[in-house]
Amino acid sequence: MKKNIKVLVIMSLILVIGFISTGCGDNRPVINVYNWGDYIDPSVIKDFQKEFNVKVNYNTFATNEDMYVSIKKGGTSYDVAFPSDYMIERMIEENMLEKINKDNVPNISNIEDRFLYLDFDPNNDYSVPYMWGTVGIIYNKEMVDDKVDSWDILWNEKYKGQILMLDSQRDSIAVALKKLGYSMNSRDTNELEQAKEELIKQKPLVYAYVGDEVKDIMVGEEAALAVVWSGDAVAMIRENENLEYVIPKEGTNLWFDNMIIPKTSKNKEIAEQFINFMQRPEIAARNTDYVGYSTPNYKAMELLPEDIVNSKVAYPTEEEMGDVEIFKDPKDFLKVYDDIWLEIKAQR
Ligand code: N2P
Repeated sequence: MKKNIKVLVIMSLILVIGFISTGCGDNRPVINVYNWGDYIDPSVIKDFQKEFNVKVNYNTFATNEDMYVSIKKGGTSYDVAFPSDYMIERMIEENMLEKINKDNVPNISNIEDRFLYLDFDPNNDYSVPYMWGTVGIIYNKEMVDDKVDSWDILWNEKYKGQILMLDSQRDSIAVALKKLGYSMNSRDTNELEQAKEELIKQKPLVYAYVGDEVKDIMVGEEAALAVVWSGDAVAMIRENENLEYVIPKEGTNLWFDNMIIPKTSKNKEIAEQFINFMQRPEIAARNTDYVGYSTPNYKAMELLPEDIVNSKVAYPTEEEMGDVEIFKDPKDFLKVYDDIWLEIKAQR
């Protein structure tokens, strides 16, 4: 009898432990979503989980390069990720992406045509637009008394220790290339060498190379000038009206972040449902309102407040954007870009 009780106790213990370790009997399917930091309204994830009875395991990254390495290594089997244009081009080339069944993503019809069929994914076989924007300079009008209309200002000794650069290799090298009047897709060793020298020369003036922290630093007026993505500028200007965003006259980068399904996905159907959900007008509008970035979804635009829709920072006309370039995958030049970045980061 005593022995029986012992067996019973042990068996129930095993059951309880099993229950706890599988998440309290949670046997919902799981999808692993990999997005940029500060790039979604968290309530959207909750709503998706509830409506589709799935669990979203949500992770974030800070740069396309970080995202690429994690997906390539394959530690986590991601189901949805949000790379930019040039990285999508590379992932398609390296056969890392699943084809998306558009019948399962009918909300792609809410996307404005100018965000579809772009060179990096000509038929949108592999990606569905999420957000877009430009790169520019945000500055504090109380702290900067020079005219801000050129990348040059980021090399002005007067602002030593008050300049923030993006901790992103493509973006920072692009700034230096544009300052020099070159293409940000340069494949010319001599031009790239000059860009590297510019960034090395600038380094003593730079307070820090930053990611999402840029918002707290600029809103808190701890720096005067920063290179930023337009959506972050929108979010910062909302918090501090001394801040202004400018697209320099030498031209800038126009970028697109799209949703993709990596080959590692074990739940392609739910991944497609998630992508489709993200482009429901009311969901896209909620994300846009929350993060400050620009939506390609014209039906979401109809739901957004006037101040967002009319924002020149978020929705510049072609003329206001000026001379823009879209990043291309550097292909055989990737190592040159990587090496430049390593050398700049190593400088003191
Ligand atoms: C959001 C990052 C936006 C990504 N924190 C720009 N491509």
